[in-house]
Amino acid sequence: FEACITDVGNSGLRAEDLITGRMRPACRDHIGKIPIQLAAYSGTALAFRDRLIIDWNKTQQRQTFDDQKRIYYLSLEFLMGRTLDNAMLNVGLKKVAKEGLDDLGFRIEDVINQEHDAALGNGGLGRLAACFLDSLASLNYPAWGYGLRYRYGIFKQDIENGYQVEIPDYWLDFNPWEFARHDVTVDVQFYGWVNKHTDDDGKQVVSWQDGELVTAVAYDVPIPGYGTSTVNNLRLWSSKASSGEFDFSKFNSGDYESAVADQQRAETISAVLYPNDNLERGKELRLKQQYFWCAASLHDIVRRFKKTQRKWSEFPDQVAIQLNDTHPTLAIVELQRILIDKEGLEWDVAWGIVTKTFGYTNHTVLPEALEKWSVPLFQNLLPRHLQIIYDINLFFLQGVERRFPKDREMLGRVSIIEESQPKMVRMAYLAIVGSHKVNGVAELHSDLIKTTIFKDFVKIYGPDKFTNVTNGITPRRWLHQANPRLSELIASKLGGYDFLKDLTLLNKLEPFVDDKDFKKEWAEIKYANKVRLAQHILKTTGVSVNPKALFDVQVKRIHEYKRQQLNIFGVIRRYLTIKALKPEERKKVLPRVSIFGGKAAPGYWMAKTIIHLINKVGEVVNNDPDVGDLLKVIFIEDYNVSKAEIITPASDISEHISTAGTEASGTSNMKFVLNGGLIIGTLDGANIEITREIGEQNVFLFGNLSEDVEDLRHNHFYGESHVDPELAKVFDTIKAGTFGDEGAFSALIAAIAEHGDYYLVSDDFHSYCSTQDLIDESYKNQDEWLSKSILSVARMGFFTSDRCINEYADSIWNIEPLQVKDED
Ligand code: 26V
Repeated sequence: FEACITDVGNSGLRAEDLITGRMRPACRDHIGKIPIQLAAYSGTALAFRDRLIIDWNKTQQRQTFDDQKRIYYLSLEFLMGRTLDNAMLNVGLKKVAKEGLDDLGFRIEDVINQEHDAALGNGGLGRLAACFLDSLASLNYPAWGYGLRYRYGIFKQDIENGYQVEIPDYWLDFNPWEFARHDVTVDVQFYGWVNKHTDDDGKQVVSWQDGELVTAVAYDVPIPGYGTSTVNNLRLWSSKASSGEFDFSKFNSGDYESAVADQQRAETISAVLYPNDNLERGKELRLKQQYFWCAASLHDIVRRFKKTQRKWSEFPDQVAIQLNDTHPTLAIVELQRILIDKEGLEWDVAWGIVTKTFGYTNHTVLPEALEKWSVPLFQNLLPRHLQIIYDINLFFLQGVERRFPKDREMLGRVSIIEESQPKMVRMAYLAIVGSHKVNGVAELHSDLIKTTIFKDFVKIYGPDKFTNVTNGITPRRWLHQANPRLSELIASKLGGYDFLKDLTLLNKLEPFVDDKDFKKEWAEIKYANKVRLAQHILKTTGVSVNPKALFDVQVKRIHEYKRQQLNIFGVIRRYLTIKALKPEERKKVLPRVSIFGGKAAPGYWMAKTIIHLINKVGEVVNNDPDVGDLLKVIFIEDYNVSKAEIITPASDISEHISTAGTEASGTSNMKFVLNGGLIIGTLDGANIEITREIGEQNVFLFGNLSEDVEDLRHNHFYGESHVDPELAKVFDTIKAGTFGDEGAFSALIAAIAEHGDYYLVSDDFHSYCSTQDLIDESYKNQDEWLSKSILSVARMGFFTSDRCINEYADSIWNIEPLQVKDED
């Protein structure tokens, strides 16, 4: 750290000054002009950045020199959150920085809080990618991430009059963690037409001509590992007009408007992250984003491979590419195009290389999230790619026909081209056909994809192509960083912080479950975390909550399948129960704070209605003198990674209550349990494996099972009216206008009472409420509750993303770690 003496352009502060407490006179002048905390942040960030650059260079040199197989993780989303704290932790000099900042009169927490979240993702899928990068570097795997450098990340959420309002998230004002690589660019082509002709040797030559070019500029972000000198690279592409800022010929000839329009059209490609998750809209700009990013990344990977002068057949021994959902599926087509059109390989040889290179991870079974692109759109934007897709499909279907000559309908079902009006390209099928492995993200999910959406493909390829890698989370951010006191307590018992590198060591905590002092400390830490969250709630909402109450948290994207509506209906029932009690009976009620947070996709009206209802219920309940501290309902605005770091350690109970079979995995369930919170959940996603690991007695499970969901849905339409009587009372209360204009919520109620209740809210309501009652009872026995909490944490070792990455490395990528320095 001492060695990182960096001039801080903006502030005039130097890292050296931060450490020693000295300040240059010029620096003092400057300090008055910019916020002092921000100056301290800049200084600290740039000092650590310098430190990272040294190891980053060494890592890249070593990886190039060693020339072993690398993994490229292609994801349209990387939900990184803040970097400084993580960088300090990974470099291992946080204590030094804290002392340096202390000397200057800064609190390190305030400095850390200056940083804007890098929020280039919607939710679970993007955060998983960020956890994976952390694990890849921490385990010394030679790995690169490839993504898009959106100018605007996920929108910032304001709540106005109980409604969600979206504000653009311009996050690039001061971002010390990226390096513009103006020397690394790729020209990406769109539109145009395909020219096929035969050359002098009688060989058919295909070229894609004309159209427009957009330039991809690389921005590199260092990804340090924990406790190692490995610093991997995340390369994000930014779009700009290909002839520089303007087309100067147009500009000089006076055609200003068109020159500016060209530039803007190009820059629009990487301008904004699509804020839908689990909903596909088929917009051309999204397809442009996907191709732009895939083409630039593939070009980069191929360029690097060609420098090694190896034979093409060795490509899959050098390169593994993992597709994070279907968003990068065009990379498959692009590699095939490069190999046959540009490098002149035979189709079959090229296709063998392609399929050995790619792996595809599926993250959802929801039909509305499965990507399909219209053939006319494709034809116009990527004419050559469409031809190649047709050829891939032809050869694939020929193979299917040979193997299943009697099953004519199979061909239509598995065709990459859906014969609809217009025809559509089914991206998941293309991803399966072009990859050697397909995986789901939790056991139930991986089983479901094999028996439902991809059933035919299991018949075609056999079961070995389909596998499971249960998701995980990085304990560095989600335990050590978010909950430093708990991490410290664990370290004190385990004799150090090795558990952050091998999370299974947590099982050594089990014997402490009967240790009174340990339990007391455990409880104190939870309480302190709740106090911290209560302060945040007071500051941001003006509502004062009692940290002694049971904190019940549901924070995640708002979606009908995640069933925040089930939660808020349960809260209304609780409110009605309290209201019906006599004052002396109320004394027996366990106080509870119901905390919600999450964003709704801007066009998802039902999700926005759920947010509105939560806020309206909060307004009524929080101001009802009959209720007082017994129930508070809080909606935390603008839920994001750094808020998750405050919220996660502060829960007593968190809710993971999706309709069984709909949540692929969930990862916040893992974060909460790792922080000593218990969970209420359905038998869905990773909840099932969490239960298996930590024991059924430590989880509050409820609700119907995934195998029964289909029959129940069928019954809703053909059976009797089904609304649960307790839920009907809740609906009556809403309809009576208790929470304001009842019309605002009529569609939410109708979806359940009249339109088939697709997500089984009513079917699960009774079971949900009794389980909540059981939670009240259990919480009253604090000693037992604490035992459950400790045992759960002790048994969470499996859910580290390190385990997950090792599984991918062994069973899909076939890559080995590479130490950068021998002493690691
Ligand atoms: C789909 C689309 C469709 C087009 C518009 C933008 C967009 C953005 C994201 C998605 C994919 C949604 C799938 C997804 O996020 N799945 C989540 O993945 C998590 C990590 O595996 C998992 O824990 C969650 O259960 C799962 O919902």
